[in-house]
Amino acid sequence: HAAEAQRTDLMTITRHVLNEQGRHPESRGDFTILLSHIVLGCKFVASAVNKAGLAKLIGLAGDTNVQASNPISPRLPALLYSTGEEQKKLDVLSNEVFVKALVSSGRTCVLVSEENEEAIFVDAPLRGKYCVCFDPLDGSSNIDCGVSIGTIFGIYMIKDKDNVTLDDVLQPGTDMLAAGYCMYGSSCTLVLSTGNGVNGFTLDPSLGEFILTHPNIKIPNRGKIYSVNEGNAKNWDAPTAKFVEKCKFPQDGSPSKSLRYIGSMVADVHRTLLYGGIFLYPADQKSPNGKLRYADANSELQSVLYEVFPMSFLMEQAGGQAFTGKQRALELVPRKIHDRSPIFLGSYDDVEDIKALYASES
Ligand code: AHM
Ligand code: MG
Repeated sequence: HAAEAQRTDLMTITRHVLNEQGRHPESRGDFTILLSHIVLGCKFVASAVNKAGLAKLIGLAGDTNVQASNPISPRLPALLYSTGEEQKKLDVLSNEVFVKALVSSGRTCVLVSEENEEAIFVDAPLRGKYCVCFDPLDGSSNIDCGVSIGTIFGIYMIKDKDNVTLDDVLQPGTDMLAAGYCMYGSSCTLVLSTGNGVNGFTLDPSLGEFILTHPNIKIPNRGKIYSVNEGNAKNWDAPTAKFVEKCKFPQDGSPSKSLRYIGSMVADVHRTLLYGGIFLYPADQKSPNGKLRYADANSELQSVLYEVFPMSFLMEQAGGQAFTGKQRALELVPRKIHDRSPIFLGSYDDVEDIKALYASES
């Protein structure tokens, strides 16, 4: 069987991006170089999550400092990673690896990380034309129990080479050049869009290479799954409450939807992309009736720059939609780098339903 024969023509992520760039004769390979540095960060996290260097893992036993840092239960220890003289939590260590990889690529000028309060401006000798917004390790509540977590990133181009400012990242999501995520799950999968569809690559650990396994991903127009933290239901607004009620008790004869919620945006969005359905992180009535365009930084909502925009970009590129409850998510214009927003994203028709509920309310 031809299908069973060992594949010998491997489409690595680098080869794929170089092929795509071949369509732009003016390109000089800068994006390929930038991406290879992002891929390095992803491989580092993949290896750490798999506990490949188990001897460098410490903090499994009952040190009191360690116990205090567990996000869910103070009685449980958090995993710490030894970097020689220091001990660090995996999200902090991952952030350092990504920042250093991005700076040393020589292709970035501004970095926004969920782990850094301020944006990082790259010094002149290493400065390049790309701005990267990222969450190095999202889903922190899932790290210590071995549930899927991920890295999310969005890439912009600098506006004016000689004058780099925060405005280079405070752009609407429609200006994004590329976006992606890497999921550290039962396999390690990197999903990428450079604005020409969505492709998924799986890390072959024996080769250390991401191989194209999910070419041209398209999300089904409608799905059978909804994904939301229902524990927050008491704070939902009326359209969200009505939508979830209809998922459970459909009035039109359609079957009820299944609920799946991991609590790692990357894993929940990845499943939504492949199987269809909708992921919701809805508005919260604690932020005055959802009238405020942006919730304050302490809110639980998803971050615009490194969660909402990259995931919305991928959804649209795969034929789905992303909506904030008020507008197309990619048309938001962030005012601050850590701004947050509600988000509804997934299958085209499922997002149409929530849009209709918001429209009928106003
Ligand atoms: P984190 O940045 O602390 O890791 O939290 C972000 C995560 C998202 O991945 C996920 O979608 C969401 O928080 C889950 O939130 P909740 O636990 O409120 O349902
Ligand atoms: Mg996060």
